[in-house]
Amino acid sequence: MGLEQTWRWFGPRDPISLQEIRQTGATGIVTALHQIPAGEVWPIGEIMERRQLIEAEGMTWSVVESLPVHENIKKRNGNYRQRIANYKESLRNLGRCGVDTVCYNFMPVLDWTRTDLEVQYADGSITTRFEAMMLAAFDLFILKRAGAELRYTEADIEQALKYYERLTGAEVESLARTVLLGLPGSLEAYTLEGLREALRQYAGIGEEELRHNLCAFITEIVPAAEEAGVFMAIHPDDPPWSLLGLPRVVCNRNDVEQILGAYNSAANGITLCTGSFGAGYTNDVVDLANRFAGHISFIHLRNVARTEGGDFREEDHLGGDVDMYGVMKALVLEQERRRKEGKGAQRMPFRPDHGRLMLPDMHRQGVYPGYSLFGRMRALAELRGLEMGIRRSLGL
Ligand code: DNO
Repeated sequence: MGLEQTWRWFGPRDPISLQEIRQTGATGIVTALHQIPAGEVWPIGEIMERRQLIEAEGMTWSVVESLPVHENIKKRNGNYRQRIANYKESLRNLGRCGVDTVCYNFMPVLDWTRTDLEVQYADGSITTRFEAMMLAAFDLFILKRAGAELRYTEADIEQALKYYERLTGAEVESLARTVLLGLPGSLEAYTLEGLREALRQYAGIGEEELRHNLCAFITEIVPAAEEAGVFMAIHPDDPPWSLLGLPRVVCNRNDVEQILGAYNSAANGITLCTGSFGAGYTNDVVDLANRFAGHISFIHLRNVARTEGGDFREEDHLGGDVDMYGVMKALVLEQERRRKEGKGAQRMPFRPDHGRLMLPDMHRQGVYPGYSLFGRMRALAELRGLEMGIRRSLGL
């Protein structure tokens, strides 16, 4: 038995078809009912319909990514109790339909964030990056967030200003669009004013409050997940640090320890996202993989080249600063441990997370940044080869 090879599919509107995905060798599909607004119940009928679509192409619905958490739950205000009740109902419905792994995140307002979606490699293929200075320029001079200057050093502000002053009007627009529009999986595309308003709503919520709200949410939903036979897998924050003054609390080893400690259950697990954790300069992803192995319910494999100053660029899956060999070895050993114990989730679904945009996909309409066919197929091929080599060398 190997790790389960999966692929994120955004549903019937994804420009990449299930037939194409099947030919990559992936056997599991990672998807969500993106048509249902955050905070609403996922009805059994729609879950089954999606499941049947996938099974008709000879694959399985392996993981939900994501069952989104409504902002009121993160803030614990407004109708958050109803939203939590809805969340539990969705978990029960998923369990009834045999979909047993659910990825979610607890990032306020923004999901994954980059400052440049079109960074070219020498061969012309395209990747994404995040540059702290560019986000500072957006924050200070485009968004003009009240109090933003208090968050940066004078040197940072000066550098951001110099950079901003050199931008053309079109470049300013493109930076704003990149941050505001949100990336696949994000729930909202903001206007500048909409983003300011969303940020204002978090004015009184610091790291401690958000952590408290997350732990409260976990103690409320994990028992329901347990009963439904569903494994919850929280996704780390991308990047794993505060953005635009918003707190982020799923960033490092300490955060994961607190999350797992909030409710002790096999259903309270994590998504090991090597790219999100890997962007944090002090995060040792191999250590995280070994330390939390027993709680890993879902895996995103991806690589980054990172700097101490909080910049990173997405890299080839076997390149970059994350030791993919070390991570894969930890995963293979963990799966073997689960197999020997004869309990626990042995599937261990992973997906090649993001990939370069390569020539054959450049002619395709509507490919989301990071979610190309060829780039991810290349990544999946590399990762399955790595896994096989490790297995053989361990005599497994
Ligand atoms: C980016 C993705 C994220 C992820 C969510 C999980 O490519 O990894 O959008 O789906 O944060 O809830």
